[in-house]
Amino acid sequence: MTRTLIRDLHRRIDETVTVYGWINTLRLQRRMQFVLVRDHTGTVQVTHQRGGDGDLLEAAFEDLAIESAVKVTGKVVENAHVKLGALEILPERLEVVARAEAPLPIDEHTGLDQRLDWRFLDLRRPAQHLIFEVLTTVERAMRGAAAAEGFTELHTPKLMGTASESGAEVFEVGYFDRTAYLAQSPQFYKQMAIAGGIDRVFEIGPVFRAEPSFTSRHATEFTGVDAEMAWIDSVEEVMAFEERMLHRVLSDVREAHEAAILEHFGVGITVPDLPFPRIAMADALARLRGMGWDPEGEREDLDPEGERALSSLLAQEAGHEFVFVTDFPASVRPFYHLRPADDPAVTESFDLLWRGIEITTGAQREHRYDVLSAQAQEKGMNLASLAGYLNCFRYGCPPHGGFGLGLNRLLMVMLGLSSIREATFLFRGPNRLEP
Ligand code: AMO
Repeated sequence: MTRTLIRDLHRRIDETVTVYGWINTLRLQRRMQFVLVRDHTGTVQVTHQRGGDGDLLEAAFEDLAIESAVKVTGKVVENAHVKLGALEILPERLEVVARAEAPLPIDEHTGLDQRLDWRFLDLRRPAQHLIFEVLTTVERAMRGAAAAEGFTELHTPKLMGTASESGAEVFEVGYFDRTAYLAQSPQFYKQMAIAGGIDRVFEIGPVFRAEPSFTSRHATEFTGVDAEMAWIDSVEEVMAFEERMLHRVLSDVREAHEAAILEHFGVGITVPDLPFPRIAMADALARLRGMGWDPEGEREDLDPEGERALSSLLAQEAGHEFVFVTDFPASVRPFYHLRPADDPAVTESFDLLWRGIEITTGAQREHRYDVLSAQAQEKGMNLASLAGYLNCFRYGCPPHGGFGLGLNRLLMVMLGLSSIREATFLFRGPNRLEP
């Protein structure tokens, strides 16, 4: 018995085939039994006319439970009255491979939290598959864009002996007779690769954040896309690479999934014009304050409301869904961001907002050992525990810069999902370590 995928049935009219899938819908009428069988490529109607006493198929269909895994063998026939592809299968054999219990623990009205408890069942819905098909296309496009521009893909360790970057927001794990930490970013390692002479570094990998945040865009474990480029003249080169990468991502997604995304999520895919608009943080703050945001004038950077307001402003003015916010004050940026010689109060850094949500942070890095050590000290970092990182800058490290992008956030914004929980295979948050 060989398997025929449901999407290929139109090429098998009048042939006997076997489809493997799940019982999607049962409509057991007085004369007819209609069963919809679904696989990962589509859904087909199986139509059986009741034969009365001794009809084994009739009895088998009568006994079916929704979501049972089945193999159905039968003849494919054209039928213009059937909405699903104008064809149906007239069954000759039904094998229940694994029966589903009834009732099912979730249905289309179940709330997100309970759906996540039963994520494997939730994933059987075609819209959920689409999320991960799109994600596959996104990752492939990102890798393609990076490879085309000479990036080397690395996998940096996620277990670390000292906490990365700030020390805040890191998970501790027992490591034999000592404590290890889960990497909150590949930041130090991608810079180490630059110091090691790898000209451009790229990584897609897990990122861990011990943030007790319950918002729709925070997870305690997510997938990060990190890039780092050596010998840059300015942070502008980093932003320009990210734009080209996202252009390719959206072109590829539009080509492969535009119709399906519109059908399942009701959103279109726009390939953005290059370059994306850029606005310096000081200008963004001034403009937003002019519109009544942050009336006390206390903030040095944007809060989520400010990010949304800025994005709508740029959408109106520039007709663009993306905006780079640049020149963040040094006070709100990590110690390793480069500060321009003529204005050490700011950094050569950026965030990228897409439809009001931050999807990326990036910067040119400080590559001079003395300045970097001074900046770390100024931020109250422990220089001794940073020694392994700081050593990378003692033996000729070129100027460099890069960015970190949250892949699940990108997917959430792209598909207009209400929460990052839906843009993650198995979400991890402060209250969720299962399934
Ligand atoms: P940052 O901390 O801003 O920068 O993280 C980079 C991007 O990761 C995503 N992100 C998150 N996604 C889901 N849940 C979270 N809790 C979460 N936190 C962050 C966001 C964010 O823009 N080392 C720097 C990057 C760099 O400079 O190269 C960093 O980690 O999309």
